[in-house]
Amino acid sequence: VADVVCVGETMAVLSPPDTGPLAEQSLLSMAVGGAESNVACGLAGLGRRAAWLSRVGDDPFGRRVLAELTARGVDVSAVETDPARPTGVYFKDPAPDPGSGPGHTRTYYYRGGSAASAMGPDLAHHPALRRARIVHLSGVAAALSDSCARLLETLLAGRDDRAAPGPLISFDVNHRPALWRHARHERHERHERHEGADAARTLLALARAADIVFVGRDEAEELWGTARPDDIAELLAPAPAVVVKDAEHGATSYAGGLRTFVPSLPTKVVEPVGAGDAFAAGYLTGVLEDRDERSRLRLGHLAAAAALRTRDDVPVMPSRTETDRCLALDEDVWA
Ligand code: KDG
Repeated sequence: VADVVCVGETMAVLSPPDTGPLAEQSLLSMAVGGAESNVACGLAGLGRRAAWLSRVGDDPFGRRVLAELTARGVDVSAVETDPARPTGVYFKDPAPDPGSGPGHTRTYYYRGGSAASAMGPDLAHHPALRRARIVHLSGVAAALSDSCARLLETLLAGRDDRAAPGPLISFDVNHRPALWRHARHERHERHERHEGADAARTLLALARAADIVFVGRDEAEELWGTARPDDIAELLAPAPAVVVKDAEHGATSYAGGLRTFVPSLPTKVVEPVGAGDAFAAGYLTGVLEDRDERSRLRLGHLAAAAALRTRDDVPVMPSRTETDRCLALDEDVWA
C-alpha cells in the first residue's frame, strides 16, 4: 500500500541535449515528466512508498512513462491504458529568447485530447486512493479538461469536514498559464461560458479545500494579486497547512498556528523545471515521518536543490544519510 498516491498527467519530454534554441536542434533526447509523478518519483527516491494514478495511451510514449516511473520505484499498477487516445508529449526550449540564461526554459505542450485528459470524477472512487495516507494533486490537472477539473473537485469535496477519515489531500497550485489559455480558447470555440476555465477562481477554490497547499509567491501574485506570504496564507486559510515558496529566498509554512521560515540552499541553477515538485516530495516526506515544520521545509529545500542542479524534471534525490546530516545542522550553518 502506497503512503502517497499522486494523480495527474505525465508526458514524454523531448529536449535538446545542450542549451541551444529548440528551433536549431536536429537531435532531441526523450525523458519523462509530469508535475504529480515527479512528486511520486521524489518520494520514492527518499524511501517512501509512492504510487501514480493516471491514464496513458497505448503507444511508445505511454510505455516509456510506465517503464521510467517503475524504474524509479513508483507503483504504476493502477494506471489505465487508453487504446484510443495518445500519451501527451511536451518539448523544452532551453533558449527561447536570444541571450536567455538558465532558468528561462520554455515548454511547448502537445497534450490536448490525451489519454490522461480523459480522467474524470469516477476515478475518485479508486480503492488505491482510500488506502493512502496522502493524495497529492496539482492545479495542472484542473486545466487539462472539464472532466479532470471535476475529478479534482470530487477528490477535494468533503474536506470541509476535516475530521472525516480518509487521506490528507496535498495540492500544489502549479499555475500553467498556457494550459488555461488553451482551455478558455476551447470553450470559446464550443460557444460555452468561460467561468469554469478561470484559473484564479478555480485554483483558489481547490487550494482552500486541501489539507496541505504549496504555492509560489510569484504565482499567488499573478493569480490573486497577493504577494506577501502572510496575506497568501490568510487567503488560503481554510487549508490547515499552507507553504509559500519564494524561489531562492526561502519558504514559509503556516500550520497549527505557527509561522516557520527556512531559507533556500544556495545552488547553481542548471534548470528549474521540477524544483517545485521535488520540494513537495521533500516536505511530504517530512509529514509522513512526523517531523517538525522546520525539518519538513529543510527536506523540501534539499530535494529542490537536487532538481535545480539537473536538466531532468526528476532528479536523483539526496541520500537519507545526507538528509539526516542536513536536518541536524544548526540554524546559522544551514544556508
Ligand atoms: O513541474 C514540472 C512540470 O511542469 C513538468 O514536469 C511538466 O507536468 C508538467 C506540466 O504540465 O508542466
